[in-house]
Amino acid sequence: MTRLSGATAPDVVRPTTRGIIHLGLGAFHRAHQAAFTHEASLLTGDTSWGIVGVTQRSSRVAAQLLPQDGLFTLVEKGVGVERASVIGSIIEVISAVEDPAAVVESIGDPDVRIVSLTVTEKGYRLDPATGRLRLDDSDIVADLAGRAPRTVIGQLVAGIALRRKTDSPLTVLCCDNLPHNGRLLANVVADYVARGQDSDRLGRWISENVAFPSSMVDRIVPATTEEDRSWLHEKTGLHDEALVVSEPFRQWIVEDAFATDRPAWDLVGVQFVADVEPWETMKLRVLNATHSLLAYLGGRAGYVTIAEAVADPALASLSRRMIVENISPTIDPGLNVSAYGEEVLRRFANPNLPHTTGQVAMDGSQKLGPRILGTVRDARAMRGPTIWLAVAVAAWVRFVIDETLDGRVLDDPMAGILGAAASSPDPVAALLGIERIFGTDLGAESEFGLQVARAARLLETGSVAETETELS
Ligand code: CS2
Repeated sequence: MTRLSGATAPDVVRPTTRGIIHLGLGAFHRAHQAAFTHEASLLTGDTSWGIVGVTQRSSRVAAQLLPQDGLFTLVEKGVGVERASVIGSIIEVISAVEDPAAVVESIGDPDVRIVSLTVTEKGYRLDPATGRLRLDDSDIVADLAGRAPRTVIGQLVAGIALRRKTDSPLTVLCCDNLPHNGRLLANVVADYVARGQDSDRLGRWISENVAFPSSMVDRIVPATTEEDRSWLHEKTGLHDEALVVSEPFRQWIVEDAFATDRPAWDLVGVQFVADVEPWETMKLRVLNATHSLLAYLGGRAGYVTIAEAVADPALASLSRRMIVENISPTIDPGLNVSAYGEEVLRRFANPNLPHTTGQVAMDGSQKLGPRILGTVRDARAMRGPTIWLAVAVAAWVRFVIDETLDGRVLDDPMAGILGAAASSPDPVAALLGIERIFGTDLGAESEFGLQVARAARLLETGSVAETETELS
């Protein structure tokens, strides 16, 4: 079988030098930032924006990409759309598991001007209630004690400390689904620096030389399957272990606040704006919140994919009511939330992109805050309705309880705590009592907590349609 590589795809344009270190070399990065960067190089002929991709949690992606010289195919599949292109922007791959020191050295390399990140919500070791670094996290404690850093924050700070020696500014570009993601990352970096060596001087150097622009990223990219690989092989005769499949839609809105230069992303559809907040809020609160609602309700109803879940009229109806009645009032009145919501539901319905409910259901403890609970807090401050948001949280609660009762361990960094709560005599109250998720204001005894408990009771015995009728 012929494998995709530099030898079998010699015409693909490749950068020659490192410009970007990307932490979190998952499918999303490859289908999003790596594709934009590839297209920008194609257009301008600038060869200085090679990406060094760092795999954070396992060496699997490194093992897929290394024999392919970093090349991979991006397949876009939509209704009536099917195109494949080979992306050449990743020129080196490092496994942080095997070589944490190499990650730090690369971030320190003065040729590099941007460090971008897609390490998912849990990668930031955040305390969701305060938005600051969890200083009791055992990996953070171990990194601060001086080992070759294993956490993303530890790697970033150690790399930045090296850059200070050559006085090389840096742009750190967070591309994860978190509100004010640039500011949030700047804060956790500051928290880490404050506990480390030479904290005053390093902190000052960072505030003068490192920028943390916020960005909103959007593209649906399911995990690649063996069927995808066989499909590509049949089409092209090439075997590609690192292939990624995405929807045609893509969006990247970036705060125009860099400390360095950047690829010509603006020429290939990236929008640079003074303030990302309105975009980011709408995307997280509408797209990601509805995704989670469909993942939990759909998973419980036995739907394997998000497309199947959104095709169920009861689930689609609930999604629309959550968007229009509860979320929309919390969003900038200048934005057309209903139209955006309809477009999102159409994207979810893409039948050619089997995105599983199981994948979106992962890491719920990290996702509820950024996607749903911020909206609840804003809605409550405005005395607006929150009932459908309560159903979304109740769907997660039921999902956690069902999974636990069925003897499955959740795919969630708080799996132990969630499993214990779900096995307690009053699992709904125990789950809502987890302050690291719900804070002290949205717990079991709060007005919102009571709404969640009611919805959870209705969902336990009734259908989604019955729950909606009962709560209307
Ligand atoms: C999804 C996101 O897995 C999830 O939780 O909601 O990855 C979603 O597909 C992207 O944010 C779309 O841009």
